[in-house]
Amino acid sequence: MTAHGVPERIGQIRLRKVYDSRGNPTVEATVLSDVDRAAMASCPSGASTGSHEVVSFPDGSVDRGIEFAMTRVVPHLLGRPLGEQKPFDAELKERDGTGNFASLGGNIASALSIAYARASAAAEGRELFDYVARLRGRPPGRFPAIVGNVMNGGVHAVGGPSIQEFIAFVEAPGFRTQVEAAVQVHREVGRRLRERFPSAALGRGDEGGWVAPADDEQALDILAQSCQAVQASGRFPGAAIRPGLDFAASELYRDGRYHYRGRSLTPEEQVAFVQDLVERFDLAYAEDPFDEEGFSEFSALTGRILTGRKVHVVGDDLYTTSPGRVRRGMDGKATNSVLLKVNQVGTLSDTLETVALADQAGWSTITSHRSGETTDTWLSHLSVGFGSAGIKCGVLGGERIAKLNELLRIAGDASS
Ligand code: 2PG
Ligand code: MG
Repeated sequence: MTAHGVPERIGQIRLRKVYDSRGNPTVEATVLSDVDRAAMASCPSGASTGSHEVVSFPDGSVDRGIEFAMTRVVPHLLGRPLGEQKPFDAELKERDGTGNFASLGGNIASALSIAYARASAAAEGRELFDYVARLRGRPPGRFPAIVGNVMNGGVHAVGGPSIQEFIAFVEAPGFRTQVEAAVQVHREVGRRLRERFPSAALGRGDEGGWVAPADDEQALDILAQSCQAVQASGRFPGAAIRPGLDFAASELYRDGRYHYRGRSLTPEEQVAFVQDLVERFDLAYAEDPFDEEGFSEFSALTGRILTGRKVHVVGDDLYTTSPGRVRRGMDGKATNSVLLKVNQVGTLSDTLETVALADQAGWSTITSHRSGETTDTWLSHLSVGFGSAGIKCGVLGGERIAKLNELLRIAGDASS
C-alpha cells in the first residue's frame, strides 16, 4: 500500500542477462513499484531437464526472450496493482500464448513471477515466505529438512558415478544444527574418499558435491557410512541423518534399459535394484529412480517399499511440477512426494497449484534448486511458504550455502 492506502502498482520492469554458476546466460528481473520500491529475482537452469518442462528460453536465446518480453509482455504489465499474483501470472501465460512459454521463455516468466511476488510482499510489509504461505492458504510450515547433495555424478560431474546425486537428508531440532550436520557429512565424505582413492584427483561437481572415480555402490557405501558416523558422533543431538539419492534415471534410460557403468538393467530389474538399495541403506529419499514415463515402475516401487518405512519417493522429471502430471501420479499412487521447481512450469501460481494437489493427497513436497544456480535466495522463502518437508539446495558452494544462510535468517536464529 502507498501512504494514501492505494495499492502500489508496477511502475517499471527491467530484464538483464546475467550468468549462472556454470557460466550459462540466464535472466534477472527487476520490478519497480510506482513508489520506486525495487524487487529482483534471477532464475537458475537445469542440465538434467525433464522433457515436459516448459521451454527455458525461446530457441535457447536469452536475448530473444528478453526482446519478446520487453516488446510483447511488459507493456501489458505496467500499471498493474501489486499483490494480485494469480492474474499477474495468468497475464504472463496469455501474452506468451504458446502453452509452454516457447515465446517468452519459462525462465523469464519465473523471474518475473518471483520478482513480482517479492515486490508485492515488500509493498505489504511482509517477508516473501509469509506472502507465499498466504497464497497457499496455510501458515508457514515447520522448517524444511536439508536435502543436501554431497557427491555428484551423472550429467553433473565428469568421471563420477552414474547416479546423479548422493544426498544427506538431515533433520534436526534447529536449522543451524541441520546446516552444521550437513556440512559435517560433506567433510566426512571427502575424508573417506581421500582414504579410499588415495591417488585420485578429487574434485567438486556442478552442485558442489564431491566427484570421485567411485562406482554407484562404492559411493553409496561411503555416503551411508558418513551419515552414520556424523549421527553417531553425538555432536548433533536430536538429529536424524540418513542417505538419499537422485537417480535422474531418465538420463540413464535408453532403448528400454537403464545403463550404469559396466552393466544395464531392464525396468523390472531396476525396480528390484532400487528396492534393494532403499532397504539395505535405509534411504530416506529416492528421487526419479525411473524414466520420466515410467509411471508403472514408480507405482510398483512405491507399493512395495512404503509399508512401515519412512522414505520420500520423489518425482522430479516424472512430474516437472506440472499439476496435470501430478494428478496422473496420484491416480496410480506413483510416489508420495513431489519435487518443486518453479521454472519447470514458469510461474509461482502454477507451482502453488501443484503444492495444493500434494497437500490434498497428503504427499510431501521438496523445494528444489537447479544445477546451474545464482546466489539469489528466494528458494529458501518458497520452501518455508510451501510448507515443504525439505529444501534441496546442495550444501557447499556460494550459490548453495546462500540458500541455507537465508534460512538461518528467516529462522531468526540469533545465536553466534
Ligand atoms: C535435479 C536437478 C537439481 P537439474 O535433477 O533434481 O538437483 O538437476 O537442475 O540439472 O535438472
Ligand atoms: Mg532430479
